[in-house]
Amino acid sequence: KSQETVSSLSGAASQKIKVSEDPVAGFISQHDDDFPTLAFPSISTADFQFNLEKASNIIVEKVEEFIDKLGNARLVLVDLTHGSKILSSVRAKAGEKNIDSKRFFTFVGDITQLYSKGGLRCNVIANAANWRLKPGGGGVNAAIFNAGGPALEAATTDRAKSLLPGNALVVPLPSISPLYSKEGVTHVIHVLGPNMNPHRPNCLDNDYTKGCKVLRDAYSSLFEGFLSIAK
Ligand code: AR6
Repeated sequence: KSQETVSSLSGAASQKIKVSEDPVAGFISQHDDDFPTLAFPSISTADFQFNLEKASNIIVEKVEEFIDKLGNARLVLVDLTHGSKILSSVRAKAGEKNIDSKRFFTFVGDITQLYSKGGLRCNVIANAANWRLKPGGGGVNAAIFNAGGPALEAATTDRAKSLLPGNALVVPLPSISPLYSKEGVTHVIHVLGPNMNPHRPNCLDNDYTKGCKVLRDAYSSLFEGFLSIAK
């Protein structure tokens, strides 16, 4: 049984805090939806053409590595469609490893509309960025820069002009950004993954020894960036 109670914050950031009465514990506990939550897309597996099987192994491996450091925080892998191969592969592998499904789960939806369209509160979202940290280029990068508006672009440029493969950049979102006011996103973490697409910069030419290392580094940087905010 869950009820909405206090509205403690003011202005655009105002969010109702949900509490649920836990009949077993017998006290009022915080609702799951108020825990720090990182929504992230599968880095490198669409435009950058990274092998899905290898990517899903790395996602599960990295989630497993970080999950005990999360406390109450949650990780959510997001993709646009129910037919998403990366979501089903990761779900199956996470299930085999008995990863706690309250702290890590998959979700179908547009990462820029998780709260307004999907009812899922995620205070942090990750972007599969390009090395120039610029809008456009299609995919999730175009969607996030569109939704974040000029405020996201300015806040990003303030922090860095470029990113190396395997690295992540945490950008606090100004409250004037629609992503903040409509979706409750307080931070965007840009991540640059390995590229296997010959038509994009820094193509690794199918070198999966290097590619897997870079993808592992990318998820480590992403999850460490999230932990630095969540704590
Ligand atoms: N919401 C959730 N997931 C999405 C969305 C969305 N709005 N859009 C795409 N995905 P991609 P990459 C999923 O291609 O492979 C850009 O041009 C998608 O189905 O966005 O790392 C950048 O500028 C897939 O599972 O990223 C870079 O140059 C995942 O997000 C380049 O693409 C990543 O797909 C990066 O390529």
